[in-house]
Amino acid sequence: MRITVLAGGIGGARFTRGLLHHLRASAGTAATEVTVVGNTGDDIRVFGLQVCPDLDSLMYTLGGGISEERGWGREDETFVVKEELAAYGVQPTWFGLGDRDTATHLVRTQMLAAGYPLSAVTAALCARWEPGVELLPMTDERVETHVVVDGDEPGTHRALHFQEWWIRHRAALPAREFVLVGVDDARPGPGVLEAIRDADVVLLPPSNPVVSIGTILQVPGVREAVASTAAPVVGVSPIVGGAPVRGMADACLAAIGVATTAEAVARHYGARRPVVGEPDSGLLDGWLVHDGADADAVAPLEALGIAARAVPLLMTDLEATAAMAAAALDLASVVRR
Ligand code: FO1
Repeated sequence: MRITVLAGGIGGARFTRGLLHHLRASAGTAATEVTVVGNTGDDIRVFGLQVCPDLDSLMYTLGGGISEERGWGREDETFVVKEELAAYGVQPTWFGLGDRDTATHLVRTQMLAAGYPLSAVTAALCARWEPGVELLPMTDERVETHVVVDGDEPGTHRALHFQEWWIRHRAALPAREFVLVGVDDARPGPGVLEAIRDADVVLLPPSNPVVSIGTILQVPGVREAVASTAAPVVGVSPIVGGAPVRGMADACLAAIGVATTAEAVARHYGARRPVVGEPDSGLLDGWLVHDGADADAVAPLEALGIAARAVPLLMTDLEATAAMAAAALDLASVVRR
C-alpha cells in the first residue's frame, strides 16, 4: 500500500510519526510506503543560508533529531553562532539559528550552490536521518510565503517574510493576504504528482490549512492532482474546540475569511464528491474532528458529502497519534467503497 501525506512542519511531522508507528505495529501494513510532500513556502535565506523549516521539522521528527520541546530544530541545541552574529550586529536577531541546525543549512546551501535541486539536497540530508518516508519538497523552485500587513502610514501596506511575521511578530500583525512569491514559476517537484496520483490513500494531517497545506496546493497542478486522484482523500482537523491545537492557524484562517472551526476548515478544503447542489472541485472524501468538542460538526459535513468521524485528536503521545492515524486510514477504507 502507498500512502501520500501533504504536510507542513510540526503538526504534520508529529502526525506522520504516529502514522509510521501505527503501520509498523499493524501486521499487513508494515510494508506500506509513505511519501511526504513537504511545504517549502516557509523557506528563508538567512545569514546566507537556505533554511527549510517544514522539511527540517519533518526530517528531524521522523529521523529522531528533533527538539521535542520546540517541535523545530535539533535536540541538545546551542545558539552560540546566533549570539556571535548578534554581537556583530547582524540581522535578523529574531531568527533562532541553532548550532547543530546550522550544519544542515550549510550542507543544503552548498549543494544548492553546486547546482543540485532541492529534492536531491533533501534526499542527501535524509540519507543521514533515515526518516522512514520518501520526503519530497513540493517544488524544486524557490518560493516564499510573504505576508501583507498594514503599513506605517494609514492606507498603506507592506509585505514581510512569513518567518518574520511568525517568529518576530508571533502572527499578531493582522495579515491582509498571504502571497506565495515565485509560485507562478513553480512546478511540482520530482515525484510529487505521481505520489498523489498513484497513492492508495492521500492524507491531509493537522498542519496549517492556509500556510502549509494551502501552500502545497498552490503549486500548479497539485490541487488538480488531489481533486482527481483515485485514492480516498482524508484530512485531520487542526482545529479543536474552536482553537488551533498548536501554532497560530487561527490568525491565518482569519486572514482568508475562514472561521476557526473544524467544520469551517473542512468546508474550506471542500467536498470532493459533494451532494447535488453543493460547489464541486473540493478535495475531501473524509474528515476527522475531535470527539466531544467538535462532534456536532459530523452531521453537517456528512450532509455536505464529506464522511466525518469524531475521534480523539490530541497528539499527546505516540500511541494517541497512532490511533488518530489508524482512524484516518479506517475512514479512508470506508470512503473508498
Ligand atoms: N520558530 C520560532 O518560534 N522561533 C524561532 O526562532 C525559530 C527558528 C527556526 C529555525 C529553523 C527552523 O527550521 C525553524 C525555526 N522555527 C522557529 C520554526 C518555524 O518558524 C516554524 O516551525 C515553521 O516555519 C512554521 O511551520
